[in-house]
Amino acid sequence: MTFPVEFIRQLAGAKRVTVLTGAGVSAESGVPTFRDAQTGLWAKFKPGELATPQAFRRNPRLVWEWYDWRRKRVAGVQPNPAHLALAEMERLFPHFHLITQNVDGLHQRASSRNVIELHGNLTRTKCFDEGTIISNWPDTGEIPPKCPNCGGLLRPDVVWFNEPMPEAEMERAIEASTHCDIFFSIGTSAAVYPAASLPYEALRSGATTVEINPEPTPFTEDAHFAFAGAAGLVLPALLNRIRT
Ligand code: BV8
Repeated sequence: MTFPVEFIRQLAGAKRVTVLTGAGVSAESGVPTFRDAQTGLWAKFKPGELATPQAFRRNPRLVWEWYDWRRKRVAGVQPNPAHLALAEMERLFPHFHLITQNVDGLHQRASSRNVIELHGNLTRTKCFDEGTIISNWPDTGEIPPKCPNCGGLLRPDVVWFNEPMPEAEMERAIEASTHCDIFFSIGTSAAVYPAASLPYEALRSGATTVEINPEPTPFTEDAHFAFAGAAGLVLPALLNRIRT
């Protein structure tokens, strides 16, 4: 794979690099992308119909089981070359921020240290009523399990549609997107807000913007550089190029 000389020159001279990832980065680990996560029992639902507080209130068992299925799926896979390349990139640049929409925790398992999780993490569980993280609960066989403190329902610690974004993470993400030399948008359909506004914030702040995605997205036309390919192929090739 070849990269434009101008892109390599800018990357080699960059001090501050910010990356936004979406479900496409985990695709090569065998984790279905968000919009492909509807298989089997859940094939008849759209993610927006399951990943909402309303869906959980309406059918807590169905939503809990969908996340339990995804949790088990994620536990059984490994980070792929895209995750590993991003963990290496963190060590190459003086100021590197990794912002992810993904809830699978694979960036951390690939040893990325400074990960901003915009949409939470499905390996963490919290009380629907209190919002507190619950690590252990008695196995009463109830689905969803009940909060040991207040008896409320337990739920995954993710941000559902129509739920507010985590303030601290959002602030860090905006700061990292508006104060960087190069901004990468990798493996995201750039369709979910406010995460999808970050590439445009970076562009407006004067960063060089780069997209890596086998398919075009609403951001492709605006990116300074767009590489139509799988993250697990493009990122390792890019690292090989800048290492030499
Ligand atoms: C909020 C956690 C307000 C749960 C998720 C402005 C305009 C329009 C709409 C809105 C707006 N502001 C708010 C909204 C509403 C809504 C929204 O954006 N709706 C969309 C659908 C129109 N946003 C919200 O509700 C947000 N909250 O704004 O709060 C508020 C304020 C106060 C009080 C109350 C409310 C919350 C959004 C968070 C939703 N939670 N996830 C879970 O995961 O179960 S979002 C979900 O979508 C995942 O996090 C996922 O990551 C994310 C985005 O999807 P992608 O990651 O991009 O994945 P996708 O499958 O779409 O695409 C994969 C891409 O990878 C594709 O492009 C594909 O080509 C590519 N790919 C495939 N293989 C590869 C690859 N790329 C590289 N390599 C490969 N090998």
